[in-house]
Amino acid sequence: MFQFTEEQLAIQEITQKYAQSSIKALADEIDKTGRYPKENIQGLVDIGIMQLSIPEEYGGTGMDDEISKALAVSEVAKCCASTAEILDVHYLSADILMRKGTPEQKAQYLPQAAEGKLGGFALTEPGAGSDAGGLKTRAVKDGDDYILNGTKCFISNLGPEEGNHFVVVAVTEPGIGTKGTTAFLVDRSMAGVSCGKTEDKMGIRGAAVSELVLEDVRVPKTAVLGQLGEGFKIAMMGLDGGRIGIASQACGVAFGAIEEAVKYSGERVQFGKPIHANQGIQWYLADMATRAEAAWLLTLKAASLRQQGLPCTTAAAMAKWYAAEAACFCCDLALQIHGGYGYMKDYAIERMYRDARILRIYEGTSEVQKMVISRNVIGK
Ligand code: COS
Repeated sequence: MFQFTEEQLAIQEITQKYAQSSIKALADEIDKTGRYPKENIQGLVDIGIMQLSIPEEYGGTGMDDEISKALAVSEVAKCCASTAEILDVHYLSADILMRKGTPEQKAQYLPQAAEGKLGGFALTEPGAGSDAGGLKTRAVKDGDDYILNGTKCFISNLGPEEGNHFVVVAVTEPGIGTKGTTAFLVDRSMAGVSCGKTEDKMGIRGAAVSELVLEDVRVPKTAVLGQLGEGFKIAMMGLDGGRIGIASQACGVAFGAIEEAVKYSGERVQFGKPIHANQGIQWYLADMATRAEAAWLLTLKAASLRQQGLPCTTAAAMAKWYAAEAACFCCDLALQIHGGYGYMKDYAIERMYRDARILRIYEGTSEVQKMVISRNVIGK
């Protein structure tokens, strides 16, 4: 059993209080309008959560702790999966910067991230989704600079209003596969950087996802993150943390769906008694609670391994896969418990069901997680 520290419990409590009192009330409106929830992001800055992992010297809270991040993301996700997604990707981007950034890169971008200016992670391209090594975006050396050209797609934390800086993975040496890729730190304000199509999505409608268009973007060689040729490995290392974040988000969604199901099934009377007096509903709730708990334990295990600097790729993939499936399972049964009302937009579960569906796809599909897990099981 995990014993949380006093600091971790305090992070959970402060996030829970803010999410339940403020974020939850906006979730429906944000879903309907698809707008950027800027007051939620500012509120998370005000309570020190947006900048949780960033060192104090850069204006952050100074708690670079994977378990605290998991607690914060899951508490937000119980109330609003869109806001949790923004928070998670912001953590992913800051994590790469903290691990791989030069002192100058950190001094420039971490204070901005700590203020809530959103960071993003640009790996995916139209032809490079699950096969993330198949990138086409090029970075060509030109004197002391690189010139970047290409289009990244499905980029979170990029929208008409939001998105400040991005970790962009591009090909610096074609023809040698993943070893020919390099990560760059790209500023939204650089000439040639633009936000292309913003997607009209089924769920998490408050978390913008857009194309990042790079047209002859000149970046100095000081914009390289880590070493030349290390881009794919940096992306995978970042995704180890990102997947723990999505697992945390999924656990929050699952716990939130259970809360809605418990509330509704206690209030809804049919055949002269609340519907949760029926064994059928009780067994649904037992299935949901057990899967959510198993997902949470896998997530905490992965977070704990990463925190200790131990290999966590397989544990992160297991947590992400299992938690995403558990969240969809819980939302589906919670909607079923609501009956016809669950299909209507008057009830939060209708939004939660749509929000949950992306969890099995982004930051590596469930099938990609199984590739990662099975390679480890087989010992490849
Ligand atoms: N940490 C550090 N390095 C890693 C790593 C990790 N978690 N995973 C792989 N690497 C390294 C490997 O060790 C290998 O390096 P060497 O050649 O020096 O041994 C290199 O990266 C290439 O790895 P691999 O051969 O496993 O790459 P594949 O092309 O087979 O791809 C998968 C592996 C499918 C796992 C990867 O492409 C993937 O995760 N795809 C999904 C991408 C994704 O999640 N996209 C969502 C983006 S955010 S919405």
